[in-house]
Amino acid sequence: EIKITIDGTDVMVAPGATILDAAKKIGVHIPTLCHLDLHDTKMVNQGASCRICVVEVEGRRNLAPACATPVTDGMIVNTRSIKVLHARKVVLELLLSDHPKDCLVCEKSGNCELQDLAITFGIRDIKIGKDGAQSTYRKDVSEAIVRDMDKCIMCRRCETMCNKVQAVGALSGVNRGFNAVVAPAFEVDLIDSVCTHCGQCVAVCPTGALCEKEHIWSVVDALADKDKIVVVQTAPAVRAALGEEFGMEPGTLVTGKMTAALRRLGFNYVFDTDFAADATIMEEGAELVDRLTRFQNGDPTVKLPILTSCCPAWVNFFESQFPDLLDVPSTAKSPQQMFGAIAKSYFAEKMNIPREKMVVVSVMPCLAKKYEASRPEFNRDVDISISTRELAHLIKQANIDFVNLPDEDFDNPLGESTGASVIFGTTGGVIEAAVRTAYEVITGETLEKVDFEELRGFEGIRNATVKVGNLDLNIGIAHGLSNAKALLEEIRNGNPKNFHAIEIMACPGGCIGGGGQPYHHGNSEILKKRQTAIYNEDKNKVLRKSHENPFIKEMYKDYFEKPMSHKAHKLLHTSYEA
Ligand code: HC1
Ligand code: SF4
Repeated sequence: EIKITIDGTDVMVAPGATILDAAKKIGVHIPTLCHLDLHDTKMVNQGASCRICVVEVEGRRNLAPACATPVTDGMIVNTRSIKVLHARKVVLELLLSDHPKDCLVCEKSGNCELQDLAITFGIRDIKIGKDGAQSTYRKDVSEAIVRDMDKCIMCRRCETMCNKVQAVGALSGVNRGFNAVVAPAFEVDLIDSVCTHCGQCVAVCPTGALCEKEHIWSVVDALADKDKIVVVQTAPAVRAALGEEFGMEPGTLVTGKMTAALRRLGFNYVFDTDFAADATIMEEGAELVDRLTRFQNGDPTVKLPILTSCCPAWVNFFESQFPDLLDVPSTAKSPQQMFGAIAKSYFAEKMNIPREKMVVVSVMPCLAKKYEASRPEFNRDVDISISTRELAHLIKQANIDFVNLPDEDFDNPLGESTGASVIFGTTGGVIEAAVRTAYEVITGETLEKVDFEELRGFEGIRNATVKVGNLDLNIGIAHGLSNAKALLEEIRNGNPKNFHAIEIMACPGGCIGGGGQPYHHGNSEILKKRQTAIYNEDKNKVLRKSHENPFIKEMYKDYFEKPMSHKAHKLLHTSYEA
């Protein structure tokens, strides 16, 4: 170990550690902008480009960036000398000199790391380049993301995220000097690039350069329209994070308060995406059982492993990067889209609501869901998709005292769900839910122990073998698209590990870490707390297997007949396109 002194305090660190690492160890906060280290993922952005983290090192003439300077034995560091503070202020003034001054109306306002620093440093005047022209760039607006490069500070976090963690390669630095931007190849718009709309670049962008495409006011308009019946569905991961927007501890479950808030906002029916997640298990589970049976009967055309298909960024990814494997994923629609289809067929018919009168709003932890809802094959079954953050805005606008709301229940029938559907919100959950049902279908026995600890965790790629009767079911799990890519390449090369089923979620952590969730500002502990909350919700549910959901049973009895029926195929399944 190496000893260094920071602001008069000695600290021992391992060789290779940076000054920033050492400072963290003793609770000395050094401000950073470009630096981001999302532990347990491949997200380490060490650009050392913003220079906000400079510190004074005794014996050196120049200030050193703390994020990129390795410690040496006996080093004496000052993180708050006058020289340091002046340098940081100049860095900020330079950044702000080429930055729009529209903080009041910027979507990231309140969540912007540049704004936070300007506040901390008491910047009251931007002296440099005061009247000079600011470089401008066209806005790029997709279904999911707004790219405003005028607000880019070239920290390159998005580039690291998109290339290293997501292996998508949609964003990289182009041009030089004032014209430098981070953009897709040939500076095409995101929608024309290989972007999957996962939104992870938005999740790590420190400023308003990358934001989500908002739809709050479309929801307000729909709620105000007396001719419309407005139905809302909430994704599993939203309840484990929404509370953060109201100052509650990360990992606080707010299912009941969220439901109460949605009712007060004026939605006619407060339903749950989880209901549709149970339906997804019915369909995907049946597909898995069907493929396994055919496999055991020696059918040479059967495709194994089956891949989950509920994550829309993952669907976009395999459609563009694995066009030769389009017949491998499950054809089950995602729960969001199953919900839309069920609401506008089964439920609408049951309640006698004409399709054109119904507006389906989804609240999702995800930006790719906005894109998914717009895919033409889904026929706008989901009219509007908003994020967890947007729901928080709606609740605040409506002056609802969220923290003190009572717990309320979802409406029925599309609000009833099981623990199996709740765990969809975390990596490993979809496949665990599928196993709970497949086990009982295949063996005809009751599954006593529903917790499959071997499928849980935070490792980027995991695998486990689960005994289902006399079958050893080999399961793979990946979260983060670079991990997904590695698994998919194995499948392309002949599936050497003999996987039968693979779950893939595009975002690190699964939906709990989605691009539409409250900003975690690089704190991966927050993701873990949300994951724990999801498993707790599952544990506290009376019913924990999708096929036990009484309203799912009723729906199949009255409407779909059975999973993979003709009607189910028509409404609950989809196909993929390269
Ligand atoms: Fe997800 Fe899903 S779990 S994709 O992560 O299958 O977004 O939460 O809603 O559709 O149910 C997201 C979450 C979500 C779908 C479900
Ligand atoms: Fe890359 Fe995802 Fe951002 Fe698209 S949304 S640019 S895929 S990180």
